[in-house]
Amino acid sequence: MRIIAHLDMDAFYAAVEERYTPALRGRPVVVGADPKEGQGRGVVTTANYAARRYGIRSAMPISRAWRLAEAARRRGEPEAVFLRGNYRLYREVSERIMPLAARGADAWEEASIDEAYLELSSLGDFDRAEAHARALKAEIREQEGLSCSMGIGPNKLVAKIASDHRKPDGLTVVRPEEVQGFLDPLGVRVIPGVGPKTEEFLHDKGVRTIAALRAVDLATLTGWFGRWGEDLHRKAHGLSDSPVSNAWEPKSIGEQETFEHDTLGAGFVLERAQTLAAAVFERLLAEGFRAFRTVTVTVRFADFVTTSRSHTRRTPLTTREALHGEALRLLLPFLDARENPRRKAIRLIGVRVEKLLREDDLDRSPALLALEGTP
Ligand code: TTP
Ligand code: MG
Repeated sequence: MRIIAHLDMDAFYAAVEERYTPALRGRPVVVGADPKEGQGRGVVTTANYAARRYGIRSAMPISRAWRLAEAARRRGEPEAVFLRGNYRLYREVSERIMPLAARGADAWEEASIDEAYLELSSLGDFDRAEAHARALKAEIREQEGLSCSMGIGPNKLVAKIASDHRKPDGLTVVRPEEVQGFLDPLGVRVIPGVGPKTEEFLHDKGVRTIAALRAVDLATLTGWFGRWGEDLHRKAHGLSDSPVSNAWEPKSIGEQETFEHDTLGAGFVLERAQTLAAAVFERLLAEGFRAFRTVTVTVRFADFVTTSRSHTRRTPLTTREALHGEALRLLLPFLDARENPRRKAIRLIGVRVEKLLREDDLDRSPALLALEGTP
C-alpha cells in the first residue's frame, strides 16, 4: 500500500512578506505587478487570505485587484498593501523548508517552490502518516513561522487534491477506501491539468463533478481529448502511479547493436530494429515514463561512417508499435539508394527515444494545450 503526502505552503510569497515585515501582519497583502493607482499592467502573483476576502486572486490583472482593494477601503475595511516581491527571500525560505519536509520520508519530490510530495509508505498506516504530517506542520510553523496545508492519500493525485481541500492550515487524510467518496462531489477543476477551458468544455457536456466525469466512458473521453482522455479517465477514478522522486531525468533512452557480420539483409536489419525498439520501450516504462516525442535511429556502415536520422512528433507517442513503426520508417532509406546509394553493408544500428514524458507531463499534451492555450 502506498501512502503519499503533499505539502503546499499557504499564500506562500505573501505569507513570507508578512513573516519578515511585522507591520504587514494581519493586513491584506498582494504580491505582483505595480498597480500604479489602478493604471498598472501585469497581474497578481499571489494574495494572502485577508486580500482574498476582497476577491483578489493569483493571475488577476493588478488593475482589477487595485479596484477591489479600493472598494474595500471605501467600505472601511483595512487597506491592502501591494508589494513587488522579493524572490530571493522566497527561494531561501523554500530551501530551508524542503529539508524539513524530506526528513523521515522514504522519498521526496520538490514539485515547486512551495510544494513537495513525500513518500510515507514505510510508516505502514494512514494514522502514523497523519501524525507525521501534524508534526511536520508544527515544525515548519515553529522554525519558519509559516503555515502550510497537507493532504495524504494512496497516490500523488489524491494527496495533491487533498492538500488543496482545506486551506489554509489544513490537513486532509483520504484513505484508499475513501478515495471515490472524497473525489465524487468535487468539481472537475480540482484535477491537476484541468484548467478553465477544459472545465468549460466539460460543463458544456453537462460534466461538472468528478462523479459525472467518472460516468463518462473511456471511448467518449478519448474522442474529446485524444490520448489525454485516458489520463483523465484514470484520474476521475483516483488512479495514478507516478513515483515520488527528485531523480535526475535522463534526456534519452537508447539501445544499439553491432552485428556479427556486416549486412544489407533487410529482413535481418528490420528484425533487429524491432527487437531494439522493444527493449527501448521496456526501459522507457521501467524508468517511469509514459511517452516520447522524438525517435532517432543511428546507422554505422562497414566503413565506420555513422549517420543518424531523427523525427519529432507534435503529439506524444505512447506505444511500442508506434516506436517500432517510427524506427522502421527512419531506417528503411538506409537499406536502399535513398540514404545508401553505394549499397554499403551495415555494421551497427541504434534506436533512441527523446523528449520523454511522464504521466504528469501528459497533462500538458498538445490535445490539452490546444484547448487551454499555451501558458
Ligand atoms: P500556490 O501554492 O499556487 O499559491 P499560494 O501558496 O500563494 O496560495 P495557496 O495558499 O492557495 O497555496 O503558489 C505558490 C507561490 O508561487 C505563490 O505564493 C506565488 C507563486 N505563483 C506564481 O508565481 N505564479 C502563479 O501563477 C501562482 C499561482 C503562484
Ligand atoms: Mg501554496
